[in-house]
Amino acid sequence: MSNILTKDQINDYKTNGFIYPVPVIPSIKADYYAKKLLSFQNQHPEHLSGIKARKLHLILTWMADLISEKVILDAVEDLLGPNIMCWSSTLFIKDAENPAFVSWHQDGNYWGLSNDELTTAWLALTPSTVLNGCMKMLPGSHKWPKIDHEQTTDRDNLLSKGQVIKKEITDSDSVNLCINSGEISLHHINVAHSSGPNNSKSKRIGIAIRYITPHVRQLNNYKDSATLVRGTDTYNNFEHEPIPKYDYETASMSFFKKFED
Ligand SMILES: O=C(O)CCC(=O)C(=O)O
Repeated sequence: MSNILTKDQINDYKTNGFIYPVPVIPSIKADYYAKKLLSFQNQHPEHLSGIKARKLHLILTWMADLISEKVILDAVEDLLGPNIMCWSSTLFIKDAENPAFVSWHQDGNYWGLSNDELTTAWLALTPSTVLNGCMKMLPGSHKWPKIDHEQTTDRDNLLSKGQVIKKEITDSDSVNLCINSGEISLHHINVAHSSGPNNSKSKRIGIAIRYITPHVRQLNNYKDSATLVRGTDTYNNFEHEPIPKYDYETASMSFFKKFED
């Protein structure tokens, strides 16, 4: 029996590769997290993009709380089963009236993971709309055979390597994932998705929390790490990450620094 997703939602996820919206926290709590994030942004602007914005749950207690929000994990459990690790918590912030965008890509193409037991819970800390550049997804594209991507160099592309899928994509075939603050969308590791610029007068803030099962392995040649957030891990494919007891705890900081270079 599922926790919170309906049978139809689980079937939609299997058929389309995504579902939305799933309310997970009250909007007042989303505002609390947004304020924490913006005050962190003022102090540490260097941590707002790229590799330095991928695992803040290692050093900030409120981010560690956020990745373990009960209802998010209930929804993820409905898709991945009872044993869940958080692999990353990537910030996707688009400033007001800003050209930053995300090119069409499939996450699974370049993450080096052994299978598709990963789902992304994209949590909106502000409403995510067509005007401010919400995510767009192509239904059923998670079932496509493997498609090459190429690297591009547009400075406004929020993806680290500017990855673009090498396939003609008709934008009008895609679905706009408009969600409110406190809601998530859930997407499959191989679904094709993108997002446009923020043409609104306020920030669009989202956190893409990637959850895996302990069964997944990193095939690239390094020992990857993840935080066990529910259940047990009998595989030890990932080094277990420390959970910070207070912000910038020394043990967590030294673990975090491994990801800064
Ligand atoms: O936030 C966005 O606009 C894109 C996020 C994304 O590509 C992802 O979560 O995989």
